Amino acid sequence: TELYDDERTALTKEAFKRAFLDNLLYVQGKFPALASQNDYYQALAYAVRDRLLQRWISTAAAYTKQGSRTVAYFSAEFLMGPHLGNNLINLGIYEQVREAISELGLDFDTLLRQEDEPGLGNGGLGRLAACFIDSMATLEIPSLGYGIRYEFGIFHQEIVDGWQTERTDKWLRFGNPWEILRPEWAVEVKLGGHTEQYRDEQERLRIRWVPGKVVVGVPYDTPILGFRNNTANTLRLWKAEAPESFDFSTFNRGDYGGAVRQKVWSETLSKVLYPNDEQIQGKTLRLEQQYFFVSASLQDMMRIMRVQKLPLERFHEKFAVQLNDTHPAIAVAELMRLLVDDHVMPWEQAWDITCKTFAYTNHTLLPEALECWPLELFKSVLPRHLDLIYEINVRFLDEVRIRFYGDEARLARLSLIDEHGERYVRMAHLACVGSHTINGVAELHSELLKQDVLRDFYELWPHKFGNKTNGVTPRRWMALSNPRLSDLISEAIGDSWLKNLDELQKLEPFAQDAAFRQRWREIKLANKVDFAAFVKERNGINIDPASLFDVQVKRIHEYKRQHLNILHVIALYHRLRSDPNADFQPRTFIFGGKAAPAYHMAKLIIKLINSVADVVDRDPAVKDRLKVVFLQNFNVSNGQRVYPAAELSEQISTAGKEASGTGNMKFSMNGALTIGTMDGANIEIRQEVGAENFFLFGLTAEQVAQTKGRGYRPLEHMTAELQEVISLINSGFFSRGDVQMFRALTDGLLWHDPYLVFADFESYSECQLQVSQAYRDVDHWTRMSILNSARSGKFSSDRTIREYCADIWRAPSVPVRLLS
Ligand code: 26Q
Repeated sequence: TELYDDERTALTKEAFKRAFLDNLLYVQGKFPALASQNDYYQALAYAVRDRLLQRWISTAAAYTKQGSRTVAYFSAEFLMGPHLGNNLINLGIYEQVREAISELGLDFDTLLRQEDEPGLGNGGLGRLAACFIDSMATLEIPSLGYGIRYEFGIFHQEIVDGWQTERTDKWLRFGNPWEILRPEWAVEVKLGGHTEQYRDEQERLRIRWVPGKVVVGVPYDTPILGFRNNTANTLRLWKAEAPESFDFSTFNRGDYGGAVRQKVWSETLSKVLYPNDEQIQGKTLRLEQQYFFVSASLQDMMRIMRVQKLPLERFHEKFAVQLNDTHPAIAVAELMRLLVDDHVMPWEQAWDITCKTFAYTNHTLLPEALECWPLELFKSVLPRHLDLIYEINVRFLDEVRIRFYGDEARLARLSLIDEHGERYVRMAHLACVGSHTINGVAELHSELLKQDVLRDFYELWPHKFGNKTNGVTPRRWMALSNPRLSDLISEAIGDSWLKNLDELQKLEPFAQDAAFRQRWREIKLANKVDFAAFVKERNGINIDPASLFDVQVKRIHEYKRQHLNILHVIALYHRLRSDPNADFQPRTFIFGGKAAPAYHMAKLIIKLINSVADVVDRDPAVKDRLKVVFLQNFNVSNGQRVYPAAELSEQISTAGKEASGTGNMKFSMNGALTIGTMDGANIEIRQEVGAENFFLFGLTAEQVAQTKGRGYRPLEHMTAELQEVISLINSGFFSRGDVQMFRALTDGLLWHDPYLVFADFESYSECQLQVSQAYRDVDHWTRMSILNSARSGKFSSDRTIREYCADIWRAPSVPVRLLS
C-alpha cells in the first residue's frame, strides 16, 4: 500500500489535480502562468501514465509468475490514434479527470486535442491491429504487439487548390509521453552480405551469415490498458539505430564522415511508414523494414524464454504468433534461421515448431496487391533467407508432387518462387506454408480466398482455412467518441454492454418508445451540430445540421468507388438545375480519405470531389439543399468526430473487392444506416440488422465475376442521366473550362473499368432515392437507426478476439491482481 496507493497514483480528483500540477512543475519544468496548452497536455498525460504503470508492473508480475501462453501480434502497422482519452476511458476516470481539469480553469477538450496521434498505419489493417490489442487487454489475454516505431507515420494530407498534397507527419516533435525506452533489451539485426560454411568446435557443418551491415533494434514500449480491469499489456515498437561498435570500428576510425553515414543509414530503417502504393516492388528499404522488426521481435521472444528458463523446443507452446497480412511473413524463414543456424536444431524439429507457431491473416482479394519480391533484390537483403526459402520450397513441393501426381502446372502455381518471367519470392505462399491456420476477415472474403486467391492451398490443406470476421472496439468507437449516445444507452440498459456488446440487443424494445426515439434524435442532432462547427472551422463552409449527413470516409481507391458517389452527386446537381422546384431532401455529402501519393487516379478523384464541392457551394440555385465537403487529413481523431454525426454510411465497393471493411461497423454502431453492396462485412451487417434496415444495391460478387467473364462493356449501361453527368464533367464545367482535367477518369469509366461503376450506377441512384424517402419518415428512420445500433453487437473486436483465442491461439485469459 505504501509503495503505490499514495498521491502519486491515487485516482481521486484531488490527488489527480495535485499530480497534474506536480508534473507540470517537475517534469515539464513549467510554471502554470507560462505553460502552453501543449505543456498542460503533457502534464496531464504524465499524470495518467503514472496511474497506469502500477497496472503494467502488476501485469508483468502476473504473467511471469504464471508463465502464461502469450499472443504475439506481428504487424507492420498499428494505427493507434490518440492515447489520452482512451486511457482515461479504460481506467474509468474520464469524468473525474474532466472535472479536475476544468476546476483548474482549463479546457479539457482543448488539452485532449493537443495530442499528435500516432498514425503508424495506412488504414483498415493498421487500425484493426489497434482494436485487437485493445480487445486482448480487455479480455485479459497475455499479448505483445510487435511493430515498427516509425519516426514519420502516414503523411499529413492537405488540400491545395483541390489537389491532395502530402506533408511529413512529425508526430514525435513534442515527445511521446506514452512510450518507455528499453535500451537494455536492444538487439542486433543483420542485413545483406553473404553466407559461408564452416565447422564449429564440435566439427559440425554450419552456415555463417556474414552481413553487409548491422542495425540495432531498440524497443519502445507503450502500455495497452484493458477496459476496467487491471491488465496493461505491451505494444513493443522497434526503432533502428546504428550499432556503437560499427561507428568507431577500426575501419571507420578517423573516418567520421563514414561513421555518420553509417548512423544515418541505420536510422533510415525506421524513419517512415510506406503508404500502400503498388509501386513498391523495387523498394529495398521496405523489405529491410519488415525483416528488421520481425527479427528483433523473434529475438526478443527468445530472450523472454531464456529469462523464464524455458527451452526453445517449447517456443510454440509459449507463443502464438499472428501475421497481420504478409508484411511480417519473413518471420517463417527467420524463425527457421534462428532455430537451425543459431541454435543448431534439426530441420524437421525446427519446421514443426515454426508451423505450430504461426497463423496468417489475409486482408486482400486484389491479386495485384499480393506481396512479391524480385529474387535478386531479396537475395541482396536476405541471402541466407533465400536459401532457407529454397529448402522450405523443395520439401514443400515434394509433398505436393506426391499428393497431386503428375500435375506440373499445380507445382508452378504453388511454388514459393514465381518463375514466369522475372523471378519473385511470393510472400503469401511463404505465409501459407509456414502457418497452421489461414484466415480471411469476413465470411465472403474467406470464401473467395478458398475459391480464388489461395485456391491451390485450400485444395492442399482445407483444414487450415477459416474465417474471422473483423470487429472494432466499442470503447474508442462508442464510449470515447460518442459520449452522448453511450450515456443514453447506459441509462437505458446499464453499462455492461461496453464489455459485452451483444447486450446492445436490450435496446431493441426502445425503438418502439417515442420518448426514447426523441432523445436518440436529439443526440444525433447535437453530434451533427458539433460536426458542423468543426467543418466550419476547417473548411470555412456552413453545413446545415438539418440536412441528411451522408458520409464516405476511407482510403481513396477505385475499388471503393468514391467516384460512383460523386457521379451520383453530380446527377443530383443536374436534377436540381434542370428542375429547380423539384422535391428534394437536403443532403450534405461528406468525403474524407487519403490517396497513396503515386496513385494518380485516386488523386484525380479527390480533385473531382473538391471541384464539385466548389461549384455546388458557389451555386445559389442549389443552396441549402446540396452541399459537398471534403474533410482534410482523415485519420483516427477525425474519425472520432465524423462517425457519431453520420446518418448514412457509404459502403459501395465493387462486390468481391473489399475484404471486410471496418468503418462500416463504426457507423452502424453509432446509429448510421448503410447504403452498400453485398461486399465484405456489409453482408454480415445486413444479416444482423435486418434487410429492412439496410439499403442494398448493386451486383453481387458472383454477378460481377459473370459480367467480367462476358466482357464488361460500360456503354451498355449508359443512361440518359449518366450521359449528362459525364458530359458535364468533360465540358469543363467543374474545371473552369479545362476539358482535359478529368479525361483520364471519364475515359477509364467509359472504356475499361475493372470496378464496374456504370454497371451499378442506376441501382445506386435508385437506392439513394429510397434513402431520401425513408429519411422523411423521421420516426421510421429513427427506429431503423436504433436497430442498427442495437444489432451491431457481433462487430465488437472482443467477439473477433474470442474467436481467434478459441480457434487459433488457444490462449487462456490471465486475470491480473493489482500489486500493492
Ligand atoms: C504493402 C507492401 C508495401 C508497402 C505497403 C503495403 C501495404 C500496406 C498496407 C499493403 C496493404 C496495406 C493495407 C491494407 C488494408 O488496410 N487492408 C484492409 O484491411 C482491413 C482490415 O482487415 C479490411 O477491413 C479492409 O477491407 C482491407 O482493405
